[in-house]
Amino acid sequence: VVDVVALGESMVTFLPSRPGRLADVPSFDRAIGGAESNVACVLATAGHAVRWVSRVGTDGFGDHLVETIGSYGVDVASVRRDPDRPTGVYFRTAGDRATDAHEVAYYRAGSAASAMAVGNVDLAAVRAGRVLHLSGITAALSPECRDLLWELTEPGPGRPLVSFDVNHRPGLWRDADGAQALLELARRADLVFVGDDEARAVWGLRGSRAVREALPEPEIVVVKQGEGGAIAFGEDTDGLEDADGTATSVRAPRVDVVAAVGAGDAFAAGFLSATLRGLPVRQRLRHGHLMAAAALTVPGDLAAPPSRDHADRLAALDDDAWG
Ligand code: KDG
Repeated sequence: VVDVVALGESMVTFLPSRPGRLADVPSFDRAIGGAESNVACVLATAGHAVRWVSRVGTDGFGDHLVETIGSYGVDVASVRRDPDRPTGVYFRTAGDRATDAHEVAYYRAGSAASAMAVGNVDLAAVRAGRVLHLSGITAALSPECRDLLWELTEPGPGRPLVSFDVNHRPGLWRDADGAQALLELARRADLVFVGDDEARAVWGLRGSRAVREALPEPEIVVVKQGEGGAIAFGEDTDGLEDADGTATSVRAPRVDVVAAVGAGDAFAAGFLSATLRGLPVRQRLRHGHLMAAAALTVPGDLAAPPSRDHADRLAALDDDAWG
Protein backbone atom coordinates (compact mmCIF):
# COMPACT_ATOMS: atom_id res chain seq x y z
CA VAL A 1 0.00 0.00 0.00
CA VAL A 2 1.27 3.47 -0.90
CA ASP A 3 1.44 5.88 2.03
CA VAL A 4 1.82 9.12 0.11
CA VAL A 5 1.50 10.14 -3.52
CA ALA A 6 3.04 13.51 -4.41
CA LEU A 7 2.17 15.15 -7.72
CA GLY A 8 4.01 18.13 -9.12
CA GLU A 9 6.72 19.51 -11.36
CA SER A 10 10.36 18.84 -10.55
CA MET A 11 13.22 20.64 -12.16
CA VAL A 12 16.92 20.35 -12.51
CA THR A 13 18.17 23.14 -10.26
CA PHE A 14 21.36 25.09 -10.73
CA LEU A 15 22.87 26.30 -7.48
CA PRO A 16 25.41 29.14 -7.63
CA SER A 17 29.07 28.37 -7.06
CA ARG A 18 29.34 31.63 -5.11
CA PRO A 19 27.14 34.37 -3.65
CA GLY A 20 26.14 37.41 -5.62
CA ARG A 21 23.74 38.63 -8.25
CA LEU A 22 22.54 36.19 -10.88
CA ALA A 23 24.24 38.43 -13.40
CA ASP A 24 27.60 37.82 -11.74
CA VAL A 25 27.57 34.13 -10.78
CA PRO A 26 30.14 32.44 -13.04
CA SER A 27 29.08 28.80 -12.70
CA PHE A 28 26.43 26.61 -11.16
CA ASP A 29 26.22 23.15 -9.64
CA ARG A 30 23.48 20.81 -10.69
CA ALA A 31 20.98 19.63 -8.09
CA ILE A 32 17.32 18.76 -8.15
CA GLY A 33 14.29 20.74 -7.02
CA GLY A 34 10.56 20.46 -6.98
CA ALA A 35 8.50 21.03 -3.90
CA GLU A 36 6.37 17.90 -4.13
CA SER A 37 9.20 15.52 -5.03
CA ASN A 38 11.20 17.02 -2.17
CA VAL A 39 8.41 15.95 0.16
CA ALA A 40 8.43 12.51 -1.47
CA CYS A 41 12.20 12.10 -1.08
CA VAL A 42 12.20 13.05 2.61
CA LEU A 43 9.26 10.73 3.29
CA ALA A 44 10.94 7.86 1.45
CA THR A 45 14.10 8.42 3.46
CA ALA A 46 11.96 8.21 6.59
CA GLY A 47 10.81 4.75 5.52
CA HIS A 48 7.43 5.47 3.92
CA ALA A 49 6.12 3.99 0.67
CA VAL A 50 5.93 7.03 -1.60
CA ARG A 51 5.09 7.65 -5.24
CA TRP A 52 5.89 10.74 -7.28
CA VAL A 53 3.68 11.44 -10.29
CA SER A 54 4.69 13.98 -12.91
CA ARG A 55 5.73 14.52 -16.51
CA VAL A 56 9.27 15.22 -17.70
CA GLY A 57 10.87 15.52 -21.13
CA THR A 58 12.72 12.73 -22.91
CA ASP A 59 15.90 14.78 -22.41
CA GLY A 60 18.82 14.02 -20.12
CA PHE A 61 17.45 16.33 -17.46
CA GLY A 62 14.31 14.21 -17.34
CA ASP A 63 16.48 11.10 -16.95
CA HIS A 64 18.38 12.78 -14.17
CA LEU A 65 15.22 13.67 -12.24
CA VAL A 66 13.67 10.25 -12.57
CA GLU A 67 16.91 8.49 -11.65
CA THR A 68 17.73 10.76 -8.71
CA ILE A 69 14.25 10.83 -7.20
CA GLY A 70 14.02 7.08 -7.75
CA SER A 71 17.32 6.62 -5.92
CA TYR A 72 15.67 7.96 -2.76
CA GLY A 73 13.36 4.96 -2.89
CA VAL A 74 10.44 6.89 -4.40
CA ASP A 75 8.25 4.97 -6.88
CA VAL A 76 8.66 6.82 -10.19
CA ALA A 77 6.88 4.31 -12.43
CA SER A 78 3.95 6.68 -13.03
CA VAL A 79 6.13 9.54 -14.28
CA ARG A 80 5.39 10.06 -17.99
CA ARG A 81 7.94 11.21 -20.58
CA ASP A 82 6.89 13.86 -23.09
CA PRO A 83 8.85 13.80 -26.36
CA ASP A 84 7.53 17.22 -27.39
CA ARG A 85 8.27 19.31 -24.33
CA PRO A 86 11.45 19.83 -22.29
CA THR A 87 12.09 19.21 -18.63
CA GLY A 88 11.94 22.44 -16.63
CA VAL A 89 15.14 23.86 -15.15
CA TYR A 90 15.88 26.79 -12.90
CA PHE A 91 18.81 28.79 -11.62
CA ARG A 92 18.98 30.47 -8.24
CA THR A 93 21.34 32.71 -6.34
CA ALA A 94 22.44 32.13 -2.76
CA GLY A 95 19.94 33.64 -0.35
CA ASP A 96 20.88 36.50 1.86
CA ARG A 97 21.47 34.84 5.24
CA ALA A 98 19.31 37.23 7.18
CA THR A 99 16.42 37.76 4.78
CA ASP A 100 16.69 34.80 2.40
CA ALA A 101 16.28 37.31 -0.45
CA HIS A 102 17.47 35.59 -3.59
CA GLU A 103 16.95 35.59 -7.32
CA VAL A 104 15.31 32.78 -9.24
CA ALA A 105 15.33 32.34 -13.01
CA TYR A 106 12.85 29.70 -14.14
CA TYR A 107 13.00 28.03 -17.56
CA ARG A 108 9.82 26.05 -17.23
CA ALA A 109 7.18 27.77 -19.36
CA GLY A 110 5.90 25.11 -21.77
CA SER A 111 7.66 22.36 -19.83
CA ALA A 112 6.51 18.74 -19.90
CA ALA A 113 5.06 19.10 -16.40
CA SER A 114 3.15 22.24 -17.28
CA ALA A 115 1.19 20.05 -19.74
CA MET A 116 -0.05 17.75 -16.96
CA ALA A 117 -3.79 17.41 -17.37
CA VAL A 118 -6.71 15.26 -16.31
CA GLY A 119 -6.41 13.32 -19.57
CA ASN A 120 -2.69 12.50 -19.48
CA VAL A 121 -2.00 11.64 -15.84
CA ASP A 122 -2.73 8.20 -14.39
CA LEU A 123 -5.47 9.29 -11.98
CA ALA A 124 -5.78 5.85 -10.39
CA ALA A 125 -2.07 5.92 -9.55
CA VAL A 126 -2.44 9.44 -8.15
CA ARG A 127 -5.36 8.46 -5.92
CA ALA A 128 -3.86 5.19 -4.69
CA GLY A 129 -2.17 6.49 -1.53
CA ARG A 130 -3.44 7.14 1.98
CA VAL A 131 -2.34 10.75 1.48
CA LEU A 132 -2.18 12.83 -1.70
CA HIS A 133 0.27 15.73 -1.40
CA LEU A 134 -0.25 18.69 -3.74
CA SER A 135 0.93 22.27 -3.86
CA GLY A 136 -0.07 25.66 -5.17
CA ILE A 137 2.92 25.65 -7.53
CA THR A 138 1.04 23.25 -9.81
CA ALA A 139 -1.91 25.62 -9.96
CA ALA A 140 0.37 28.30 -11.37
CA LEU A 141 1.82 26.17 -14.17
CA SER A 142 -1.11 26.19 -16.61
CA PRO A 143 -4.93 26.18 -16.72
CA GLU A 144 -4.77 22.40 -17.38
CA CYS A 145 -2.68 21.87 -14.27
CA ARG A 146 -5.12 23.95 -12.26
CA ASP A 147 -8.03 21.85 -13.56
CA LEU A 148 -6.12 18.73 -12.60
CA LEU A 149 -5.77 19.95 -9.01
CA TRP A 150 -9.45 20.83 -8.97
CA GLU A 151 -10.34 17.30 -10.11
CA LEU A 152 -8.00 15.69 -7.57
CA THR A 153 -9.41 17.74 -4.69
CA GLU A 154 -13.03 17.02 -5.63
CA PRO A 155 -14.68 15.73 -2.47
CA GLY A 156 -16.08 12.23 -2.73
CA PRO A 157 -15.93 8.72 -1.34
CA GLY A 158 -12.53 7.09 -1.37
CA ARG A 159 -10.64 10.36 -1.77
CA PRO A 160 -7.26 10.12 -0.06
CA LEU A 161 -6.46 12.62 2.64
CA VAL A 162 -5.44 15.68 0.64
CA SER A 163 -2.41 17.59 1.92
CA PHE A 164 -1.91 21.00 0.28
CA ASP A 165 1.09 23.27 0.65
CA VAL A 166 0.10 26.73 -0.55
CA ASN A 167 3.64 27.38 -1.89
CA HIS A 168 2.89 30.77 -3.38
CA ARG A 169 5.54 31.52 -6.01
CA PRO A 170 5.01 35.14 -7.12
CA GLY A 171 7.39 34.62 -10.05
CA LEU A 172 5.02 32.05 -11.51
CA TRP A 173 1.83 34.09 -11.13
CA ARG A 174 3.14 37.12 -12.97
CA ASP A 175 0.18 37.52 -15.31
CA ALA A 176 -2.50 36.11 -13.07
CA ASP A 177 -3.74 36.60 -9.57
CA GLY A 178 -3.30 33.31 -7.80
CA ALA A 179 -4.91 34.41 -4.56
CA GLN A 180 -8.41 33.14 -5.27
CA ALA A 181 -7.29 29.89 -6.88
CA LEU A 182 -4.97 29.12 -3.98
CA LEU A 183 -7.67 29.92 -1.43
CA GLU A 184 -10.25 27.71 -3.14
CA LEU A 185 -7.83 24.80 -3.44
CA ALA A 186 -6.72 25.14 0.17
CA ARG A 187 -10.34 25.06 1.30
CA ARG A 188 -10.84 21.72 -0.44
CA ALA A 189 -7.85 20.10 1.31
CA ASP A 190 -7.85 18.15 4.57
CA LEU A 191 -4.47 19.40 5.70
CA VAL A 192 -2.98 22.76 4.70
CA PHE A 193 0.55 24.12 5.14
CA VAL A 194 1.11 27.84 4.72
CA GLY A 195 3.72 30.35 5.91
CA ASP A 196 2.45 33.40 7.82
CA ASP A 197 4.49 35.63 5.47
CA GLU A 198 2.98 33.84 2.50
CA ALA A 199 -0.59 34.21 3.82
CA ARG A 200 0.05 37.89 4.26
CA ALA A 201 1.55 38.35 0.79
CA VAL A 202 -1.06 36.39 -1.12
CA TRP A 203 -4.22 36.87 0.92
CA GLY A 204 -3.42 39.94 3.01
CA LEU A 205 -4.03 37.93 6.19
CA ARG A 206 -2.22 39.01 9.30
CA GLY A 207 -1.57 36.43 11.98
CA SER A 208 -2.22 32.73 12.22
CA ARG A 209 -5.77 33.05 13.62
CA ALA A 210 -6.79 35.07 10.58
CA VAL A 211 -5.48 32.27 8.38
CA ARG A 212 -7.56 29.70 10.23
CA GLU A 213 -10.62 31.94 9.96
CA ALA A 214 -10.11 32.18 6.20
CA LEU A 215 -9.66 28.40 6.02
CA PRO A 216 -12.24 26.93 8.38
CA GLU A 217 -12.89 23.76 6.35
CA PRO A 218 -9.63 21.76 6.45
CA GLU A 219 -9.29 19.42 9.40
CA ILE A 220 -5.85 20.83 10.14
CA VAL A 221 -4.22 24.09 9.08
CA VAL A 222 -0.54 24.48 9.89
CA VAL A 223 0.78 28.03 9.84
CA LYS A 224 4.56 28.20 9.70
CA GLN A 225 6.05 31.20 11.46
CA GLY A 226 9.65 30.98 10.27
CA GLU A 227 12.10 31.07 13.15
CA GLY A 228 9.14 31.50 15.50
CA GLY A 229 7.93 27.96 14.96
CA ALA A 230 4.61 26.66 13.71
CA ILE A 231 1.05 26.46 14.93
CA ALA A 232 -1.52 23.81 14.00
CA PHE A 233 -5.24 24.55 14.10
CA GLY A 234 -7.74 21.73 14.13
CA GLU A 235 -10.81 20.33 15.72
CA ASP A 236 -11.41 16.95 17.29
CA THR A 237 -7.73 16.19 17.02
CA ASP A 238 -5.96 14.35 19.75
CA GLY A 239 -3.25 16.26 21.47
CA LEU A 240 -4.29 19.75 20.45
CA GLU A 241 -3.94 22.11 23.31
CA ASP A 242 -3.96 25.82 23.86
CA ALA A 243 -6.18 28.32 25.58
CA ASP A 244 -9.29 27.38 23.61
CA GLY A 245 -8.27 23.82 22.81
CA THR A 246 -8.06 24.24 19.05
CA ALA A 247 -4.41 24.98 18.36
CA THR A 248 -0.97 23.69 19.22
CA SER A 249 2.13 25.71 18.76
CA VAL A 250 5.73 24.50 18.79
CA ARG A 251 8.81 26.71 18.58
CA ALA A 252 11.41 25.87 15.96
CA PRO A 253 14.86 24.74 17.10
CA ARG A 254 17.53 27.36 16.38
CA VAL A 255 19.83 26.45 13.52
CA ASP A 256 22.51 28.17 11.51
CA VAL A 257 20.60 28.72 8.28
CA VAL A 258 22.51 28.11 5.05
CA ALA A 259 19.51 28.28 2.68
CA ALA A 260 15.79 28.17 3.36
CA VAL A 261 14.99 26.41 0.08
CA GLY A 262 13.44 23.01 0.68
CA ALA A 263 12.76 23.66 4.37
CA GLY A 264 9.00 24.01 3.92
CA ASP A 265 8.90 20.75 1.98
CA ALA A 266 10.94 18.96 4.63
CA PHE A 267 8.61 20.38 7.28
CA ALA A 268 5.57 19.01 5.43
CA ALA A 269 7.28 15.62 5.09
CA GLY A 270 8.07 15.44 8.82
CA PHE A 271 4.53 16.45 9.72
CA LEU A 272 3.03 13.92 7.28
CA SER A 273 5.33 11.13 8.44
CA ALA A 274 4.27 11.67 12.04
CA THR A 275 0.62 11.91 10.94
CA LEU A 276 0.86 8.56 9.15
CA ARG A 277 2.31 7.09 12.33
CA GLY A 278 -0.64 8.40 14.33
CA LEU A 279 1.45 10.69 16.52
CA PRO A 280 -0.22 13.60 18.34
CA VAL A 281 -0.12 17.03 16.78
CA ARG A 282 2.63 18.35 19.02
CA GLN A 283 4.89 15.51 17.86
CA ARG A 284 3.89 16.08 14.24
CA LEU A 285 5.00 19.69 14.51
CA ARG A 286 8.26 18.67 16.13
CA HIS A 287 8.99 16.15 13.40
CA GLY A 288 8.25 18.88 10.87
CA HIS A 289 10.71 21.20 12.55
CA LEU A 290 13.42 18.52 12.77
CA MET A 291 13.23 17.71 9.08
CA ALA A 292 13.15 21.42 8.23
CA ALA A 293 16.23 22.01 10.40
CA ALA A 294 18.16 19.48 8.33
CA ALA A 295 17.12 21.18 5.07
CA LEU A 296 17.95 24.66 6.40
CA THR A 297 21.57 23.72 6.95
CA VAL A 298 22.41 22.76 3.35
CA PRO A 299 22.53 24.97 0.22
CA GLY A 300 20.18 22.80 -1.89
CA ASP A 301 16.64 21.52 -1.40
CA LEU A 302 17.46 18.12 0.09
CA ALA A 303 19.51 17.25 3.14
CA ALA A 304 20.10 13.87 4.72
CA PRO A 305 17.33 13.97 7.31
CA PRO A 306 17.74 12.46 10.78
CA SER A 307 16.81 8.78 10.96
CA ARG A 308 13.39 7.89 12.33
CA ASP A 309 14.91 6.74 15.66
CA HIS A 310 16.98 9.87 15.96
CA ALA A 311 14.02 12.13 15.14
CA ASP A 312 11.86 10.24 17.65
CA ARG A 313 14.46 10.78 20.38
CA LEU A 314 14.74 14.50 19.61
CA ALA A 315 10.97 14.94 19.34
CA ALA A 316 10.53 13.24 22.70
CA LEU A 317 12.76 15.72 24.57
CA ASP A 318 10.82 17.64 27.18
CA ASP A 319 9.24 21.02 26.57
CA ASP A 320 12.25 22.86 28.07
CA ALA A 321 14.52 21.55 25.32
CA TRP A 322 12.01 22.78 22.76
CA GLY A 323 11.81 26.26 24.27
O1 KDG B 1 10.20 24.31 -2.20
C1 KDG B 1 11.35 24.28 -2.99
C2 KDG B 1 10.95 24.62 -4.37
O2 KDG B 1 10.55 25.94 -4.42
C3 KDG B 1 12.02 24.46 -5.36
O3 KDG B 1 12.53 23.17 -5.39
C4 KDG B 1 11.58 24.86 -6.75
O4 KDG B 1 9.55 23.63 -6.96
C5 KDG B 1 10.14 24.69 -7.02
C6 KDG B 1 9.40 25.88 -7.38
O5 KDG B 1 8.52 25.74 -8.20
O6 KDG B 1 9.65 26.94 -6.87
